[in-house]
Amino acid sequence: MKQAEIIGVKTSGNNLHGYEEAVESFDWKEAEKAFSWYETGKVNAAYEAIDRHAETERRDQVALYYSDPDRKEEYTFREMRDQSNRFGNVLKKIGVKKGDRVFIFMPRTPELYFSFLGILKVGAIVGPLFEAFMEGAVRDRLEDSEAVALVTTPQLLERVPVDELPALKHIILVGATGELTDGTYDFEKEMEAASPNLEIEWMDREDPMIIHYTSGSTGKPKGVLHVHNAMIQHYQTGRWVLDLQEEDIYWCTADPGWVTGTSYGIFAPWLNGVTNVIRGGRFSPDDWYQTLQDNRVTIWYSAPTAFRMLMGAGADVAKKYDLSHVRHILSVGEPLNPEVVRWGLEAFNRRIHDNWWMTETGGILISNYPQMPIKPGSMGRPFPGIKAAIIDDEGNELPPYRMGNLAIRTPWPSMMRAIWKNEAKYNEYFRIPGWYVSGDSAYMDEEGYFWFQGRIDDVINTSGERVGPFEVESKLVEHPAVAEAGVIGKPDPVRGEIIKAFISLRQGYEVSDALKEEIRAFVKEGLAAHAAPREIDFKDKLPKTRSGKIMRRVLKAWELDLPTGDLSTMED
Ligand code: 6R9
Repeated sequence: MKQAEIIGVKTSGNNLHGYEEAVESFDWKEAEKAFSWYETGKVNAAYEAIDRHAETERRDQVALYYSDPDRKEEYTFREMRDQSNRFGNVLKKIGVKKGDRVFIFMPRTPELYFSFLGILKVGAIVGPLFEAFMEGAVRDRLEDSEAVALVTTPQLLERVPVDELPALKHIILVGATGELTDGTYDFEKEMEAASPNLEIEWMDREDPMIIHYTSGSTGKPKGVLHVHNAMIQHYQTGRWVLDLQEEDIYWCTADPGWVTGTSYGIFAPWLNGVTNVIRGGRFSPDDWYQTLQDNRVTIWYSAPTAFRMLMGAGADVAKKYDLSHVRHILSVGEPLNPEVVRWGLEAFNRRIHDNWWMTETGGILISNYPQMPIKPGSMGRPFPGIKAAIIDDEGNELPPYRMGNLAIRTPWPSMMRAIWKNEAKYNEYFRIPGWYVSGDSAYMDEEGYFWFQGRIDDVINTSGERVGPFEVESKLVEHPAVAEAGVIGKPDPVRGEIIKAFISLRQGYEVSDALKEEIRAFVKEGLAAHAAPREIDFKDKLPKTRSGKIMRRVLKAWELDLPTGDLSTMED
């Protein structure tokens, strides 16, 4: 085994809380005492994130710096409290109750954040949807969750098949124009009429808070359900891994449609009373550096694909901007290449701290702590209070350097509590008693650092976004020319993986570039742009098992020139 490269400990961190010492002393029971509900027994994550600060002298501190190419606004904790209270009252007026699912399908704007917090304040379950979703993706999620209300814009409403969603009774339109139909409300007007004082719905710690839909290798996207109790983990990992201090200015680049954009784009910063930067609009290296510079960002949480794109633009671009205030940089979502860590040292004179977790885990579980030597390419070590291990399929813990299932000892505060209406799926994660089996394979070195190897299932990770091959295949076969489709992730230097589809055509259709484009556009418009295959190969026949399952493993082997392995289950 080659000796891993080590990048030494940073000494300038504010949190003088060494890793080893924390592992010794950390106790979740003590960690819970950070919140008032430790005494009252009742909680509301939105209260702890916003109102709690609005009741102290920090009320006039900026909670949100928002900008996009057309808007530039800022809101203090007090203003965030008032705006989210107003939205809570809007929901109460239309009859939304505790436990109802209320979805948000919006671009990143301040209204998204007011709505998100207001939904939690009335005890409803918030369901954030990524704004790039197209009709099929939107329908699947609203249908499965039986959402009763949706906050959206007139443009995005065109992608919501309202007539096919009987449970969906209320649509609240941000930027509404013209006549409103029954059950449709004008966000701005309703907010203006609503009181900024709200009776918050006090919740039990185990009451549901948020549903994030995420992809598996089979079936439709599944609704991962988290409860208010998750905030303990958001707060503590925010404090110790993100190193959030009250005077920090923090920017998490993730969209709230993905779990990073809520756990670490909403909860962790505000629970820690930190000023949060939200940048709308599209990615460009100059825009991002400008955002870091203009907001004087001190802590920056992003993803490998973004770092690779910045790297592609060259260290010279970074050098044009004053980034000296950036104190701490973090990455999540896909493997962080050692090369990118080295580039970070050059471009920012900072280490990029990788960390690992999943939609299902709700919060960071493995990380490169600020006070920890970094081994580029490793995800780091378990958060204090978390036990991670590499286990075999029988649940035996494997020794260092043996590859196996990356598993976590159950439970932890932000662990998912259900897959919406799918107990069987939920139980699969916990099939080995005492463990949560992540679906990732990894190994551990003798110092307890974890090294990611891959997904055990076929889930694709493109630009840090999890895409289920089945979802893409299902959309592909809806196209009239497509008989069968098999979809894999193909390694890509910038995006981690790209989506590649193998397609067999129906009788009467001819292979052509125009057809390729048409099929790609079909997925883009029906599902989402990021789910559309960047490459398509036409095949006469796809490799299948005798039971008719497309063998993605064989497709992958073809693509990458690897041995195809055991073909005994393949049909003739
Ligand atoms: C937070 C988030 C989870 C999957 C996970 C794994 C991959 C996440 C990683 C990583 C290598 C890291 N992943 N962090 N792979 N190194 N540091 O991304 O959640 O969208 O559910 O994706 O992402 O495969 O299982 P989610």
